[in-house]
Amino acid sequence: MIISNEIERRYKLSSNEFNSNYVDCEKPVIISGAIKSWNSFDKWSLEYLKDLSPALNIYAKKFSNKKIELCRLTMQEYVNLINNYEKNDQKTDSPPYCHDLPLFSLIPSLIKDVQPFPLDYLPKWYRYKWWRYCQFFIGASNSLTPLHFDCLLTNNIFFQLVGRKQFTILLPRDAKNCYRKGWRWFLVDPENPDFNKYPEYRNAKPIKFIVNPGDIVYMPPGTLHHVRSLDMSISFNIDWHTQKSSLRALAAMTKGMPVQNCYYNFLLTMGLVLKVPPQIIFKFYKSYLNYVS
Ligand SMILES: O=C(O)CCC(=O)C(=O)O
Ligand SMILES: [Fe+2]
Repeated sequence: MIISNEIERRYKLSSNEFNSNYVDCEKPVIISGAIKSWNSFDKWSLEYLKDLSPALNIYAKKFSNKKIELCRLTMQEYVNLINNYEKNDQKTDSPPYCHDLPLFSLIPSLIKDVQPFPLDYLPKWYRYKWWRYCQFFIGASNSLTPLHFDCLLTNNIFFQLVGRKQFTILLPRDAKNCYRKGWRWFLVDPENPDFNKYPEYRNAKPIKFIVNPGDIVYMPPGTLHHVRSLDMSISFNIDWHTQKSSLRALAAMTKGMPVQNCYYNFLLTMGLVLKVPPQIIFKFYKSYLNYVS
């Protein structure tokens, strides 16, 4: 099989085509400019968030080799921190990265600013209060999310609102070439791979692309991704299972998936496969949205 080192770029995608050509085939895709037509697309900025909710308590993460450190601060403090960093020519001491923030639940008035939302891309089970499953990424230029896969082995639809990001992704078959650490993180640095230390990475097929404001990215379950912000940036994603991916993720219980993750996958399978309504499941699932792993 020939493996391309490019991601497919589409400009419009019906939900049928999205599901049959990408989700069912587990193939990543970018839908370029797809959300530029949102009513309030141009309204999104850090100042907008700060003005809406200056005193909102948020948390940001510092990723180091050994651990993830959490910093707590208000939206106003955080936006000021980023603005000061961007103003300063010497880009030292980069601010922490606000990562996995359930912002629609914290500021519900923002939901109207992502309309018309492509709800038909998602399984019906997720459509009831879909915004509860969204997680935001807000940060300065140069912010980094190191190489990992999403810990429940979910599908991921990623929305880029402000700024550009450089993605490097690898298909799940390349996990063996990237030197895994724990359940979901990898030691190889795709921006500057050390082939002496990690020789198997020579066999990997990284796919690099820039995500622009207005783009949607789809990543199938188990896709490794390393994400570098090129600008000050606002994005959000939604992690979601199909029946097939939820059952496969449950089976990963035997492959080292942490117990807490198995619990969340069990809940999602109850919803998607056994049709337990989201109104019941969400109460138990909710803590996933603050789960650092
Ligand atoms: O945008 C980022 O920095 C990370 C995105 C990510 O890891 C995700 O969407 O799962
Ligand atoms: Fe991720």
